Amino acid sequence: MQISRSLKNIILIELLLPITLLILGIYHGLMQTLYRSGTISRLSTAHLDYYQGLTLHGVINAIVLTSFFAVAFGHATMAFHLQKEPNKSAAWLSLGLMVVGTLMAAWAMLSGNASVLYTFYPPLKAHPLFYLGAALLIVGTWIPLFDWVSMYLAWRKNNHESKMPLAVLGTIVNFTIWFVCTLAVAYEVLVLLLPWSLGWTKEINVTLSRTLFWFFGHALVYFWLLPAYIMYYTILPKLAGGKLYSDLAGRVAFFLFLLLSIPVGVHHQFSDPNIERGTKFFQSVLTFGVAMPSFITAFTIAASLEYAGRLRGSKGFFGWMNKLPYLDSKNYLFSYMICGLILFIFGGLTGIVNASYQLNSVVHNTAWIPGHFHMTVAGPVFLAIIGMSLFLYATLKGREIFLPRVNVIVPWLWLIGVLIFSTGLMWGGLIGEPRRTNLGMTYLNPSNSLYHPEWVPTTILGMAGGIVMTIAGLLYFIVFFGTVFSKKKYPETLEFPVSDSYHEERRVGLFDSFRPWVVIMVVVLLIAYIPAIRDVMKNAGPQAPTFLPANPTPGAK
Ligand code: HAS
Repeated sequence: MQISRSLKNIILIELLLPITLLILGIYHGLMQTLYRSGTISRLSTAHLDYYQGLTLHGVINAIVLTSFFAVAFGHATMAFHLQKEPNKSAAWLSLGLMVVGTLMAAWAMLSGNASVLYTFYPPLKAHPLFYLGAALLIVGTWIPLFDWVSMYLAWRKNNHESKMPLAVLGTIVNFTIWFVCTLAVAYEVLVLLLPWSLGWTKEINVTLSRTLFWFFGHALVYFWLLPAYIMYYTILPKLAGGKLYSDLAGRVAFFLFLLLSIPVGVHHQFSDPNIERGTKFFQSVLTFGVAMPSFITAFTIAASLEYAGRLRGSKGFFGWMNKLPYLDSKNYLFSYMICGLILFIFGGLTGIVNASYQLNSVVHNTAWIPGHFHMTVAGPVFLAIIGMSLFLYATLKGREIFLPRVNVIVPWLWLIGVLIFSTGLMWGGLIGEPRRTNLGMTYLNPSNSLYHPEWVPTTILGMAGGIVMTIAGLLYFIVFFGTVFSKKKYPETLEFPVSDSYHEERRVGLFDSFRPWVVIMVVVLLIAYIPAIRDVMKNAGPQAPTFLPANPTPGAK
């Protein structure tokens, strides 16, 4: 499909900007492993301190890259599947707000005024521009949803009998989840954090802030994941040489995410004493529920891949696994996606450990948690993002992939790196190694009285994995920017491989309409969150004074 220069430029900027920032994000990932393993025993390197680096790492990789990509991929998906371009003025406005917001937050972080990590829990306080920047970035991502919904409604008018394309359904579900969950964090930022950061209020309700953050925070992880799921359902079976086993299963999965992505945030707060047990138990049960759409996806995608393997002539029960195009440099997107899926098997299983109320008390705030989330957000999410960014850039600009054989190795190297890295973190977590700690200053410093030799092998393993991941990242940058700076070779177009369905499934009205699901979503949310908010208001405790990263004495100015 041909698209206008304006839309093309919007998408390209939304890909190029975060991939460029990712250089900084990946650098700080490596630095984390060096600090934590005791290879570096100091507070800062190159004028950036440990928590500043960790904040940059989390915000760039987990917030900026993911939200820019989701919007870019959403524009491309909606335009391609509905054969109509989004409103360009709205798309430019959205991009402008996101860029200005990112620049504000970047200034605050780089100048050392916002070392509050990506969760920005109070009473850690950041510069007002950090909060304002975050708010603008979020508002920028809201705008496309309203435009896409109107595109969909216009399409529906002329296509009464057709099923809504699965990729369109996934995109609108994802941004609806995002819109609803970000309302809470917008309230947290604009009503609680910003006035406090500006000095208009002196103290802050920490538990309420954390609860509002996690109302947003867990849904955030599905906002990261769903673009990858859209690719798994609508693109991957085609790349494998087969068909999607069930389109209906995809619809069920996306609608279940709509219901269950948000009302589970309290599973991040199992250790918060202010929230009562009944509320925690209920959200723990819902957390097992939100694993269901992923189990459905695991079986549907495995069946689609098995079908592809059999078409490629496989024999026996598991023979299909040997027939897939794992290292085909012309079909490199397959490699990016399959490596993400393999990582997600472990990422998902560790998530289920976290969700179990009692087991959570063993792993909470330990290195286990980053072990889990690097096999999710740095697994399927990250690999889908960087693979698709390269694919979209190359097709939209008619470029040939630079160093195609290196490109197809990148996801495998990344997979190996993450497996080593996360094993180190999870092993360490199980023997008490804390997360978010500059271990090299104390616990991993042999001359310190707090030295913990049992964390030496775990953090060294983490560092080894981090080095492999960094090498994969560097190779990716060479391929990506090599492609960007190469000469045009093909016509410029917006194309996606599109998977056919294995079964001719009839249209089921319930799975082709948003309305009933949105209503149930609101009801489940109210049931899950009214008690949680009631608990934090009732058991709020005294309001907290400021806690500045540079001076960790409560109330210090
Ligand atoms: Fe999580 C903490 C529970 C999924 C990210 N999670 C985090 C944090 C992050 C994160 C960033 O209940 C830390 C936040 C912080 O800074 O404090 N998580 C879960 C559960 C799931 C889950 C139950 N998490 C994710 C995803 C993330 C993510 C997805 C990012 C994208 N998580 C928790 C809990 C905590 C938590 C607690 C709080 C812990 C604490 O105490 O602080 C589920 O959604 C997982 C379901 C997934 C599956 C896997 C399905 C497998 C698939 C692959 C199939 C493979 C195929 C290939 C088909 C059931 C789909 C086969 C072919 C071959 C050839 C092999």
